[in-house]
Amino acid sequence: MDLIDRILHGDPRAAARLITMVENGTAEAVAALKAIYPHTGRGYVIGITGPPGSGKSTLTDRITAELRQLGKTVGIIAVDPTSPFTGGAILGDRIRMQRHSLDDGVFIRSMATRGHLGGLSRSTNDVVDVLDAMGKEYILIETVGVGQAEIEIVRTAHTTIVVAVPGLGDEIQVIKAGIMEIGDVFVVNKADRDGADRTVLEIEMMLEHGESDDGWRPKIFKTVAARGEGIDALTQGILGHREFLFEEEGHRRKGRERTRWVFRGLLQERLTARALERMARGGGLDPLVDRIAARETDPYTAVEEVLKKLGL
Ligand SMILES: Nc1nc2c(ncn2[C@@H]2O[C@H](COP(=O)(O)OP(=O)(O)OP(=O)(O)O)[C@@H](O)[C@H]2O)c(=O)[nH]1
Ligand SMILES: [Mg+2]
Repeated sequence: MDLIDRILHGDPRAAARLITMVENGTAEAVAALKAIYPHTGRGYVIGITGPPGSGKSTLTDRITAELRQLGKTVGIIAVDPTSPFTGGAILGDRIRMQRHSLDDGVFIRSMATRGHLGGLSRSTNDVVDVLDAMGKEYILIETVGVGQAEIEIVRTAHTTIVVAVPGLGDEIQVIKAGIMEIGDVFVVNKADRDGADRTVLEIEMMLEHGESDDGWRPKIFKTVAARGEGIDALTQGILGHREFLFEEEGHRRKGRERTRWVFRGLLQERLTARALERMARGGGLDPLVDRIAARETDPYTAVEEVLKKLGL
């Protein structure tokens, strides 16, 4: 069987191989992604984001166990921040999710944020497609909600879970800044610590001000992921949001939003690459930069000229 067939039959080794090709940005990867695309669109994508160390991996592990109990297959993408906050997160994730490593119904992949040709968010999206094509019914993506790319990734999920922990007022501020408004489901994890109820209240207060455009009222759950407490309620909350989406045609809408986002990103990337390629043949970017710097032309005119040469 060739690689595509093996992936479509759910072979984890074939999937892992394609993912590595995707990460390396090979032409072969693009051909394979084209071939699997007709077999995608069935998986339900769940994004999990929140500050470093808030318990995202532990929650992912617990939610996975819950979904497995319900007989569902699960794909997990842990986007490793390789950030100054958490060194060795990949190792940590592997250990935390190890109990699923012998389970055929679970496929786990870590991705480093550095060294992605064409951007992290697009390669993560490609990996979602691979897991989808291999038949994983639920696809969980864990990212630290710090960078724009990470936020973009979870934004495109069907259900977005935002994780907070008690007792860090500043942390709430950080969350508020970028990722508060994208949560469909909120989790106050580490509820074994003081102040969990206050954090729930704070989130409730923040949610009062905003309202989602699709009529969904975000839900808040308290969990102690390390001990598996509150996970069944949380999982039911996620499935509740899924049902809501299906009832309200939101599932299709979210799918289209993601498609639009993927298309625009790819177009942007390819157009820029084409333009730079064309310019490389004519001496590269430097002569143009020199002219702009010398105020012989301006950036707007320069870009317009390049676009004209490309026939756009
Ligand atoms: N007290 C307590 N600790 C927890 C809870 N859930 C997770 N932890 C611990 O918190 C630490 C971080 O958990 P992770 O699941 O790795 O958190 P994360 O958000 O994935 O971390 P990064 O991916 O590094 O950002 C681990 O030591 C967990 O055991 C909880 O409910 N209560
Ligand atoms: Mg983690």
